[in-house]
Amino acid sequence: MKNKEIAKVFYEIADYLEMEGVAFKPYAYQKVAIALETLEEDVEKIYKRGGLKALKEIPGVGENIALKIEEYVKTGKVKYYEKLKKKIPIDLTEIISIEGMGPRKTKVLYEKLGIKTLKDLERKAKAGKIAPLFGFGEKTEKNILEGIEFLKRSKGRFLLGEILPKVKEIEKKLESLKEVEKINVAGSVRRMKETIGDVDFLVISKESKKPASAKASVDKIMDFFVNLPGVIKVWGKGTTKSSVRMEEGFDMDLRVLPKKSYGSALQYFTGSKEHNIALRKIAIDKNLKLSEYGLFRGKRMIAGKTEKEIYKTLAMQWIPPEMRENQGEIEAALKKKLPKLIDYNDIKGDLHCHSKWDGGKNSILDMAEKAQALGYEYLGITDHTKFLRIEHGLDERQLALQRKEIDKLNLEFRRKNFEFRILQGAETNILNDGSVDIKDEAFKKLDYAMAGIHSSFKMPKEKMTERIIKAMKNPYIKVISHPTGRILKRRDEYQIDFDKILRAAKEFGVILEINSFPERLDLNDQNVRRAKIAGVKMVINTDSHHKNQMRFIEFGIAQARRGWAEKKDIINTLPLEKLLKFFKS
Ligand code: DGT
Ligand code: CA
Ligand code: CA
Repeated sequence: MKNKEIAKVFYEIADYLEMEGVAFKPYAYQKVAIALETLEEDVEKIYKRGGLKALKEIPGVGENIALKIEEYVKTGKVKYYEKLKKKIPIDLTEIISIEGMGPRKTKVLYEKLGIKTLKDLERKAKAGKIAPLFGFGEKTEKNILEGIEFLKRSKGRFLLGEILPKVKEIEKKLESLKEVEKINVAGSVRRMKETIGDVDFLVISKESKKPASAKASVDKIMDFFVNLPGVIKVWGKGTTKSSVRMEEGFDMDLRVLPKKSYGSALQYFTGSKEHNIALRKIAIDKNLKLSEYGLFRGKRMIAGKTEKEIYKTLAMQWIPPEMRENQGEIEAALKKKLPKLIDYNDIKGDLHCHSKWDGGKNSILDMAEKAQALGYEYLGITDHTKFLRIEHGLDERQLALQRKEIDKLNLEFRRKNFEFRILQGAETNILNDGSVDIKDEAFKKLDYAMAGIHSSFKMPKEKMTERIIKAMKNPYIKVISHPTGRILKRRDEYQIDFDKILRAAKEFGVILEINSFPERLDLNDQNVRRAKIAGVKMVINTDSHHKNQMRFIEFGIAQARRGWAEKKDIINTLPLEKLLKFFKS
C-alpha cells in the first residue's frame, strides 16, 4: 500500500511551502496527506479502478493533486516535490521532528547558519550560535538540545500504532500459504508494548513424512517472506530463520519451528527478557529446565507443545502477554491471583472524539455511525473550546448550537429505535492559572466535560501540579484528558507530582484518561497501575479527529491491560444509564 508514502511526500510539500511563506496551499496538502493516511483503501487500487476521476473522490483531492498521485503511482516520484527539495536541500522532516522546530524556523537557520541536518543543528546549538538570532533566544536553544537528546533516546523504535496494521496484513498473507500450519506474532508486538524494536514471527510449517517435501515447504515460506512487498533488504535467509528490513525502516524476523516445541518457543520469543529470566528461575526451583525448546525434567520433555501447558506445569496461571514484564505478574500467577484484565471488547463507547465543528474531519453523524459500526452504545463528542484557536475551539454560543444538532440526531435514533446516544462533552483547556476556558453557564448544558493541558508545557513541577489540581476542583470537570502530556518520540511528560494528582482525583471524583492515540498512550502502563492501586477510575478514549482513528481504541485497552486494569476500573465499560448517573454524581 502506497498511501503512507504518498502522504509523507505531501506532508513534506506542505512543509516546504510553509517554509517559503506560501499561504493556504500548505494546509491543502496537509489535509490530503491526513486523508490518505486514514484511507482504508489502497490509492494505487483506487487509481487502477477509476483513474484520476476516482482519485478526485478522496476528500481534498483536486485535479492538481490527483495528477501528483498518478505521477507517484506511475513513476515512484513527484517532480514538483523533487524541485522543492533541490531548492532548499535540507533534512526537513528530521529537523522539524524536534519539538518546537517548524518549517519557518528551519528556513531561518538554513539561511543564517547553513544548518542542513540534525547534526548541524546540534553542533550550532551547542556552540551557542542559535540563541543570538532574532526570534530564537536561550530558551529555544536549550529546547532544541533537549529535543535532540530525546530523539536520540527513542531512535530505532517504532510506534505500535504504525506497525500493527502492517503486521496483521503480513500475518494474514503468511497464514494463507498452504505450507503454513500456524503462525503467531511474538515479541513486543504480542505484548502490545507502545514502541517496537523489531517484529518477531513464529511459524509451524505443514509437516510431512518425506523430509524432502518438508524442506521444500520451509523454502517456500522463506522465499515468500523475503519477497514480501515492502522488503528493502534481506539480512539473512536460512532454513530456520530469516530477517528482513521493511521500507518503513523496521526489521522483521521469521522463525520456522517444530510443532512439538512451538509453545515453548512462543513463550520464549514473546518475552519480555526479564519475564523469561524470572520464569526460568521458577523452573530451576522445581528442578526443571525451561528453554525455547521446551520444559525438561532431566532429558525428558514434560511440556512445550502449547504455551498454556508450560505455565500450568510450573503450577501457575497463564499470564496475558501484555503483563509479561516481570512486574509482579509471576508472583501473582503462582498464587493464582492474577487480575481479570479488561477485555478488548469491554468498551461500550468512546468519550473523547472531535467533529467537524472544531476542525476534525467528520460530521457528528459520521462519527456516530462509525461508533455504531464498532458496536458502541454511546459516543462522546468533545470538541476543543475557545482558547485553542488553531483547532477552531468552540465558544459558548457554538456549544449551544452544537447541543441542538446532537439533540436532533438523538431524537432521530430514538425514532428509529436505535439503542444509541450521542453525548455532548467538551475538551476544555486548563489555562496557566488552572482555570478553564468556558463559562459555568455553558457547562450546565453539557453531558460532561473534560479538561486538558494544551499550552505552557514547561512549567515547574509544583506549579503544573497545582494548575491541574485546580482544574480538578472545578465541579464540572469530570475527566482529565491525556494527563501527563507525553508525545512518544517527541516530548517527555510534563513535570507533575503524580501522587498528588491521584489523591486529588480520588478526592474530587475526577477520572483520568487513558488516551489511545498511538503517539500518546497517556496514562502509560505504570501510571495506570498507580491509578488502579489508588482507587482512581479511568476512561479509555481515542481522541479521534477522524472516524478511522476510532480503531485506535485497542492501543489504549492494551495500555490499560499492561497496567493491570480490570473492567471495573474503566468507566466506559458501563452501560449508558450507569455512565450518566456517574457523570451526574
Ligand atoms: P523489541 O523488539 O526491542 O521491541 O523487544 P522484544 O521483546 O520483541 O525483543 P527481541 O525482539 O529482542 O526478542 C524477542 C524475545 O526473545 C524477547 O522478548 C525475549 C526473548 N529473548 C531475546 N533475547 C533473550 C535473552 O538473551 N534472554 C532471554 N531470556 N530471552 C531473550
Ligand atoms: Ca522484537
Ligand atoms: Ca527480534
